[in-house]
Amino acid sequence: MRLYTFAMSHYSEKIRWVLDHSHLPYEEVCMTPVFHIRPALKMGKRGQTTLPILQDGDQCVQDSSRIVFWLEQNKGALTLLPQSDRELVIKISEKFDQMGRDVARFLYANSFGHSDQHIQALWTEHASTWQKLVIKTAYPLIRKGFERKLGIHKLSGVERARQKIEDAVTWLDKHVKTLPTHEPFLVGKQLSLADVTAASLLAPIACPAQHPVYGDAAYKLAMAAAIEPWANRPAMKWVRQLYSEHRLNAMA
Ligand SMILES: N[C@@H](CCC(=O)N[C@@H](CS)C(=O)NCC(=O)O)C(=O)O
Repeated sequence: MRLYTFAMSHYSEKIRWVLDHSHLPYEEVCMTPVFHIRPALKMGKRGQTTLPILQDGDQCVQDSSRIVFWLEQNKGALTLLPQSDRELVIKISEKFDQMGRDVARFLYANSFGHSDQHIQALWTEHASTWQKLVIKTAYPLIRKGFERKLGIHKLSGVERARQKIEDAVTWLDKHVKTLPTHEPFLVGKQLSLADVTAASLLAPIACPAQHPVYGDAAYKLAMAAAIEPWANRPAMKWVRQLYSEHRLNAMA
């Protein structure tokens, strides 16, 4: 299987984690923003440009939740989706899926204008020489397009995103406080899609050391002021614990 991602995409990270944890082998193809649009439209065939997209032979599946259900149907049962608690696991996953766009909104809003060098470096990490040149030259235009697409060209859009993240973090704070340290799972006694979705989608704020993009010191420095209000909340400590205890194991 081939997984088309952006290295920095938290929805892509969710699927990397699902595949790693399920011991399903795949090759990751990291794409460059803007240059992903045509291939994504062509592969996804849904009029959508989002990544991740999973390709298996001549089949392509776009959207992280659709990928998880496709894997379950085509590659066998997933321990991350236990039959006994399936409904609850999916409900919690959906809650964090919905907040994922707000995390992107908030972080871009707080980095455009003062961490542009860092954004450009992240966007071009897997780009060819000419793609790098295009991104560098057209950056102001691309940035404007992103701001409009994410609805962060207005302050009200940024504030709405911040509030949605705050609501999700408050919900998670309350739940993780009741969990035993040795079994920090949102549902049942084993890691489920609920944990993977919540932790992956909050990783850009929690900055777990094991994350290849969000654990990086330069990223943390660039985002320090924006993420500081949440940095030491129980929810963020839980994300970092899950990464240190369950993400590395999955990759082993
Ligand atoms: N519902 C989608 C959301 C994925 C998503 O928003 N991906 C972002 C990156 S984190 C993306 O591809 N943005 C570029 C675009 O929309 O063209 C999923 O779960 O896969």
